[in-house]
Amino acid sequence: MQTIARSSKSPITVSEYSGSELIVSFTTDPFGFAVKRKSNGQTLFNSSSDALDPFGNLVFKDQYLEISTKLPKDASLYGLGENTQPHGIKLYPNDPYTLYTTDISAINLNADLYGSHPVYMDLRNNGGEPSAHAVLLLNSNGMDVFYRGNSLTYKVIGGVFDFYFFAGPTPLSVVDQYTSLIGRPAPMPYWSLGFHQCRWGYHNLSVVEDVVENYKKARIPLDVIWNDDDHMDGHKDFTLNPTNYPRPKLLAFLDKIHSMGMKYIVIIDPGIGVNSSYGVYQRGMANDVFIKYEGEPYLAQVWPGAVHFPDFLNPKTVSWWGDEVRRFHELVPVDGLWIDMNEASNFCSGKCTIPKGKQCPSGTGPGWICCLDCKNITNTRWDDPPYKINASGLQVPIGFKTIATSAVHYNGVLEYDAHSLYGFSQSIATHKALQGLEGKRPFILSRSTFVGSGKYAAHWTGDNKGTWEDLKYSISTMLNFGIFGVPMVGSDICGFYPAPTEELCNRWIEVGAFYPFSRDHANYYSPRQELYQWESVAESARNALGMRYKLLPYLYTLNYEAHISGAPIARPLFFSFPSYTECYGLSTQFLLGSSLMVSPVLEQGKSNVKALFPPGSWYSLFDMTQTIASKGGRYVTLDAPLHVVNVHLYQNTILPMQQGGMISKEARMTPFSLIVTFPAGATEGEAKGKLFLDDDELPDMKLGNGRSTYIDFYGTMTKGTVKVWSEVQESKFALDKGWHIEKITVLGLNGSGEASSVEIDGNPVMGASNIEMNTTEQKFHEELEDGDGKTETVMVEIKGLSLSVG
Ligand code: MIG
Repeated sequence: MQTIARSSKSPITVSEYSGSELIVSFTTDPFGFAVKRKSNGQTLFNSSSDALDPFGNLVFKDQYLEISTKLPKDASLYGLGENTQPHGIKLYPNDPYTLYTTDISAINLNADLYGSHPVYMDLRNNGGEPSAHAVLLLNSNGMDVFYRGNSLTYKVIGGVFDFYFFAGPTPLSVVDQYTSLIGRPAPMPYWSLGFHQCRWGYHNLSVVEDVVENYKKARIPLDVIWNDDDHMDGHKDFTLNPTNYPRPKLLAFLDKIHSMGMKYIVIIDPGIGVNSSYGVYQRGMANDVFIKYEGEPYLAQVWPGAVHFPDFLNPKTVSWWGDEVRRFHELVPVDGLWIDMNEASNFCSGKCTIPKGKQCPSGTGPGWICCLDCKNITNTRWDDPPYKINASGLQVPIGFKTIATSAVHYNGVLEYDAHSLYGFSQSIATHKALQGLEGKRPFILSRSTFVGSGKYAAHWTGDNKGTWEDLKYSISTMLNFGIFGVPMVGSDICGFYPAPTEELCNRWIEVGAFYPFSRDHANYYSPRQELYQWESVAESARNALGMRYKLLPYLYTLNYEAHISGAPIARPLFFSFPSYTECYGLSTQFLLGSSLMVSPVLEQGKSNVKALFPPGSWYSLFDMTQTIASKGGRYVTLDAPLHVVNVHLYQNTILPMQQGGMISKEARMTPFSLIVTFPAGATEGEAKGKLFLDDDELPDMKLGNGRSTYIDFYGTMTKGTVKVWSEVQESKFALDKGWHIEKITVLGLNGSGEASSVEIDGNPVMGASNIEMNTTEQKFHEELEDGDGKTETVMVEIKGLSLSVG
């Protein structure tokens, strides 16, 4: 509670602690601390005031904490969200970074959006070895973070300085260390990697049935159909509208889609309608589960009209919630839950009462105008703190359109401190509830997130606009969430509102088909935008989603990697090419895993795309005869007519694929193929890949349960001899399923050498019937820089294999 004044004396080192990677030292007068990397002596963080003059105040008060660090020129920073970043993934000097969970739509740039993640990754490369580390300030209070390029200052309105430093030194090891602290990303059910269709305003069940039917007719893959709040009775959670969504008909529909392997998800909001004839409310009151204000449940307004907010920090609330989810699941066997509005969003502010003789209307339209009698609360230091963060990007009071910050949670915890934990705590409670149901792996989509949310929930980036800018921003937000340990993420495909153009929707599905979480969703007032609404979009969708469905085993394996090591599913290029500084700010392309690169068109009227290719050889996944190779990395302008999205596979990779299909349940039973890539034009090469398979209904995703298999694939190429083999752990599961590899495609063989012999698992493969040599030259987009003229490579396809993955 005291300010530490700057002293003119030079600091005295009082202590130094050394771990295996980092050294922490601090000085007392004035107080300051520094973190150094042992291996290269670099200072990662230094709060010492003399080092920072004139920014270096250190303040440690009850409601105001300030600390700064100096940063070197070569530091590239990422993270600090949730935030729509017009300048792309790399933090941009003097853009504001305010963290406070808020329901303002994602179209607001540089503002405190739905989640709070006070963590940044710092990637440095000053000519030597690149190294990355991360800094987490584990604090749930609202804060402004000022990044000036050469320094960074936190201004936090409560809590303590609970700092964590993750030494890396690679970007992947940073997220590994980070998620080992905050919780590993949740295992996702296989079907959740399929395509999802949603919208607000599916007025009745027939509309929903129609959508499913139309996807089928258009031959566009679809795994999951969603309902926004249209199925509810009076917008009340866990209810069904008896006229528009009569239960018997809904159950019949669910039986039908479930038997096909499709899934169904509905929305729930945290606000529980104040309504004495509503069971959920009655039981909530009886169990005393709500957040309190002056001893009474805090009154707010959301879609159902007047509501109370469950206090998910209260164990009693968690049990009550579990029971409500169970009851609902008996009513409607949903396959997952979508938790919206959990920042928490409130249509009113302050202290409210229900106006005498007036019923607040529920519903859309006038429903979101505050109808309660409310007074602003300004007489407490929680509602009106001395330092005002830049809330909503507008410096509104921190209680604006949310729960009053002097409201009280379980154990006397103030909303002031717990505000940004609301969606996180609801995710935990909902996860527990779903897991308790049938013992199946839960699927939860949460709008609000905090440090650790990825262990329980997926995330979509909220209300975006159907504009080219928002299409572009979706990539940066997605990549940030990978760093935040929430790798299952995507944006509303074609935009939430107001209406996308046909061309934009084409391009959006070409990006969205490669979001880890791939869902088309639209606003109540938007025109319909299912992918089949335009023939051209349907064609792009069949193409891009067709590829996604072939890649499902790869995506699922990436989900497994995320779960065991935090590795993001969608990654910035610098994760695989940390030495290649050209890609540090690249926000228009991304990787899936370590070596599959998506280079979409993000501009109107374009039929080509200028894409960055890091050093090495890249093979087009759609057109395997196309190779791009360079020694030092280069930009290449690729053809990209309306229905084409460029996806390239890097050298040294073995990519497992299947044949795709209209639904993941079918796609995952088709035969496998492998694509093996070697460096173009080389005479030698190695390749690696992996594959994780399991019963995705199991709550855990792991080996050792008798229902999973893990395979490492290896390949080598030396002067025309190609060898491919695998090491399998726990083969029984895959063998029982009858999975096998029926085709191996080898890319990048040296043209002059050809594949004179091929061995699979140590056995020579012979006979023209199963080896097909594509002797036509590979079409090189660019000459190899180190080329000696022999630039052609050969593609070999080995077919009719009976090689088992087991
Ligand atoms: O205030 O449930 O971000 O996806 O369609 C709007 C209706 C509430 C906001 C979500 C959006 C959803 C909408 N919800």
